[in-house]
Amino acid sequence: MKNKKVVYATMGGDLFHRGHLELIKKAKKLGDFLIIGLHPDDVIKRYKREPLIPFEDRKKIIESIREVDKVVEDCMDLREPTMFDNLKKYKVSIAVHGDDWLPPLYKKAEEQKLCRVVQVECYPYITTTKLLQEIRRTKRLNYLLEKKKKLVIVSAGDAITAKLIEEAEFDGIWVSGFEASARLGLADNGCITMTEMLNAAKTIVDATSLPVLVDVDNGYGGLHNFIRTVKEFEKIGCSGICVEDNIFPKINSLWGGKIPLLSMEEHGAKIRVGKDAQKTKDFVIVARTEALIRGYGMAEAIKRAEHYVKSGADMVLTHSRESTGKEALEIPKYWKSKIPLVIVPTKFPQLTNKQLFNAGFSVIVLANQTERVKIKAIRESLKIIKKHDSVYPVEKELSATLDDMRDLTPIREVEEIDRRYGTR
Ligand code: SPV
Ligand code: MG
Repeated sequence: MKNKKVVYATMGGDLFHRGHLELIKKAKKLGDFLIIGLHPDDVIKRYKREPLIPFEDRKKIIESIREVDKVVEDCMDLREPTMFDNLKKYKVSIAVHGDDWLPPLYKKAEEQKLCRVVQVECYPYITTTKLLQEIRRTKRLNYLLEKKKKLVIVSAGDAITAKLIEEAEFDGIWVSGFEASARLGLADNGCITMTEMLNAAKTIVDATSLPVLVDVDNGYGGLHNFIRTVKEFEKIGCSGICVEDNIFPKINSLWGGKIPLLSMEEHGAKIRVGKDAQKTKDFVIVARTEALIRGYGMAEAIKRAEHYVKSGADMVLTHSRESTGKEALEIPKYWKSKIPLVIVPTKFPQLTNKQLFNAGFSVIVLANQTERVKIKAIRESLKIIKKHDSVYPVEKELSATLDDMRDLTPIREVEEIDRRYGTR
């Protein structure tokens, strides 16, 4: 290393890809001894997520690259050895980073005159995060359920909410008929069209890599309508749909008394025709019965659910609104099938997810909480603005920052494309 111009680059190197390789090649050209500061597992976990490939394996892969002379542990400034320790120890002349952004640590290193910082052009459009997103996109609801056994799915009606749900590491997204109708100024009584639900679902599918389960009410009509429903929702990349045994026009399950339901046989036929219409084996059809909701009792609810399983349903939702939660907790006791049970605990929020899972449910759908917290927050913020005749208190205490909002859009990609194509 003596008399050599030492170049230093840091990376996680998890899921090694061409972007890493190009950075290494460009870095080596800037000097004659290249050190890679590789982030250990605990460090990656703190700034990103659990690494897929353990440190020792990542180190072996990177050490085998011709241009790399040495791989050392680099813990940024989270613990020792810090990046600064390494820059000093190895008498680094140049620290290299991609030109997509520059971490503050690099700026500090330059300010402290530890070395020069050079940014090299990134290999376009590839990062570990993007690769992972692509991989996760292919992971379907049933795949995830098989792997994790218990899923919590949360409602989103817009890209921001969907991204927040992904950020908070929930398992999937529910596109709610009630929410989507309310957003369009409609009651949840079957006035929303399939196309409107399809558009709502498209936004969510595009915004996240989580599986998306869509509430398609009663499938928008008879068997032929349902065939079209299955085809359309599958085509746009939804992981599944949930279809209920309501007749048309429906009313929302959380209100109203005993009303007639579609016959068990007709709803069963809908499930059968739907399963036959889907193109991929992974598309999930959740059969939902409103028998408990409409006062037909547990025996009828279970009879219907079992019939829907025989008809090919991948999961069953026996909806309940009894507010102590006792009725819901009874459902799995009568359940003999291996087909997973889904529950929507809107009316019994006092039950924890753990209680519901322990009772025997596999999938919990939190169907409208994200929308309801928004309503309350907006209403309270407006009151404050009115009272103070100024947005300042809301801006200071209640608002997300502008940066936060901007970061929930694909602004990095937009800037990258602008830079690459000289648009700005
Ligand atoms: C929805 O979210 O539209 C549902 C669930 O169907 S519930 O409103 O609880 O019936
Ligand atoms: Mg609904």
